[in-house]
Formats: sequence, C-alpha cells, structure tokens
Amino acid sequence: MVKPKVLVTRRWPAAVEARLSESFDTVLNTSDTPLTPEEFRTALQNYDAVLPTVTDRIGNLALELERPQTKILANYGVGYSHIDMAGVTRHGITVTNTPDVLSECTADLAMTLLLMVARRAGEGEREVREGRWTGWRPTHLVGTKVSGKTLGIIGYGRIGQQMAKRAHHGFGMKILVQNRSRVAPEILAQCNATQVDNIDALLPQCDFVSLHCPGGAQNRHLINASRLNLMKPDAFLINTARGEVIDELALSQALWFETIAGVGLDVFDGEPNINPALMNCDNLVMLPHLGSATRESREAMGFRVVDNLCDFFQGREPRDRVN
Ligand code: 8YV
Repeated sequence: MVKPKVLVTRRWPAAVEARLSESFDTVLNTSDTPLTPEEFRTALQNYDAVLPTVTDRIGNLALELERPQTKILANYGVGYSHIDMAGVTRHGITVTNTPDVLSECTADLAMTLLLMVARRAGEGEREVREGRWTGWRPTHLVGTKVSGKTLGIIGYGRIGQQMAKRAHHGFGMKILVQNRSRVAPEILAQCNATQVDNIDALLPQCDFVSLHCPGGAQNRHLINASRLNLMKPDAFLINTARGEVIDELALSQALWFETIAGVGLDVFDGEPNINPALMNCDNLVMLPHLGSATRESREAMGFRVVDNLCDFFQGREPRDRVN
C-alpha cells in the first residue's frame, strides 16, 4: 500500500518523528522555521496530510485553493484558532487536535505564573541577575499571599479544571468559574467550585483570574479595558490561553496606572512579537509560550497526532476530530 504523504511543519521530538516515519511517507521541515503562507498553500496542494502548529497561520489559504490534496490537518496542539475552520471544512478537510495530554503541564505553568506574579519572583530574579540586590530587608519585594485567596477561572475545560485542582487542593483557594455552558455539578464539586453567570459578575470577586478559554474571533479582547476595570486593584491576571483574548494595550495601561496588581502572560497577540507597551511594566511576568513545553507533553502530543492520522487513513473516525 502506498503510504500517505505527510508534511510536518516544525521539528518534533525525535521519538515521534520516528514513529510517524514508520507509517507515513514523512517530510520534515528541516529548517524548523515557520512555513510562509505561500509554502503552506503549496503544501496543501501536495500532501495528503499537513501537521501544523500554532505558528502556521492558516487563514483563508484553503479557501483560495481549487482542490487541495490535503485531507486532514492534524494539529500539534490543543488550540486551533490559527486555522480557518470554516474554510477548511468547506473543502472537506478534517481537523484534529491534541487534548488531554498537555492539560496538566499547561496548568502547572499557569500556576507557576500565578505564584511568580504574586510573589514578585520575576522582579526578584531580574534584580539578582543585574547585581542590584542590596540584601534582605523587611520591606523588600513584598508580595501577596496566595493560599486561601479567590481564583476566577474563565473557561472550565480540561486545562481550567487542572488549574482548579492545583489551586484548590494545593493552595486552599476558593474557585469561581465562568464557562460558556453549564458545568456539571459533580465536576464543580471536585474543587468545591461555584459557577458564576457571566464574566462581569466574576471579575470583581477575584484575587486572581486565570484564562483557559479558546482564542479566535469569538474571544478576541474578551478581557478589554472595561473588564480590566472590574478587577480589584490588588488582583492578578494570568493568561496561558491565547494572546488575542486580552486587549494588550488596555492591559499595559491597567498595569501602568496600577488598576490591577500584576499579570503573568505565556501567550501574546501576534507572538513572538511583543507589544512594546508591555515591555517596561515591572509587575508583569512574560514567558515564551511554554505551556505544553515538557518532554512528556510534547511527546504525548506527537503520539496523539500519529494516532489521529492512523485512524483517519485506516478508515476509522479520528478520536480528536474538531470539525
Ligand atoms: C502548543 C498550545 O504547544 O496546544 C496548544 O494549544 O498552546 C501549546 O501549548 C502549541 O500550540 C503547539 O502548536
């Protein structure tokens, strides 16, 4: 049997690339830089499957094609707001993602950011490295206690629930939840969480707010100037979801005028470019999209893609179809 022709748009963990090559005629983008839109368009005409990542902005490309060769986009990652779903679905292209296998590590990173901003760890690290530390003193880099505080979680899917577990069972935090659909009582009960009707009602009650909703047009600037204004001045905001969920200009103003206490970001609108307005805010910790960046998660994500491809090309329903 002829093996399906598969393009991997970025380098993956070696074990996964090896597994892929066993079942597929695999081509790796050895330059390991993102494909240009033109290269991506060509890929859709020449490969049975393309395996994109968040760095492949698959806007209206598919729409412009007559008859793409590609039958499946097996995304390496859980979020797929970089893919024009309506466009590719119209061409009958299947899209899959990699849920579950990165939830714990992404929640770990959200918790890392929460602790870092509350305890001013970013500021402290910069101070030590830059030789500015003059020694212990009672008033030095005094932060905010985390234990027992109220955490608002926006988007109570797999990652949001993992975040709640860490915060509630590890730090005794009270959990408030906002989610587009009703969360089952038994799920809420796991962390003694309360679902709040809408974001505007949730924000004023929280000491910390962590975003775990999808990106894309529907949630663009979900956190805007007026919502930032609803947060307590001593509250913190964490984003490991997608950059576009926050209006970054409004955020920089909130930080600058200290209408909120601090922010931890792992994702950015237009990343890897960082809005210059954010660069000089001290009470901000920024990480380079590390949510799923553990050996374990990155391998598991890859194997999940391989499983989806095997199902698809062997005539079974892929487990992680999203369209
Ligand atoms: C991925 C992520 O590593 O899975 C996601 O949606 O945000 C990341 O943790 C990245 O998107 C790879 O495509």
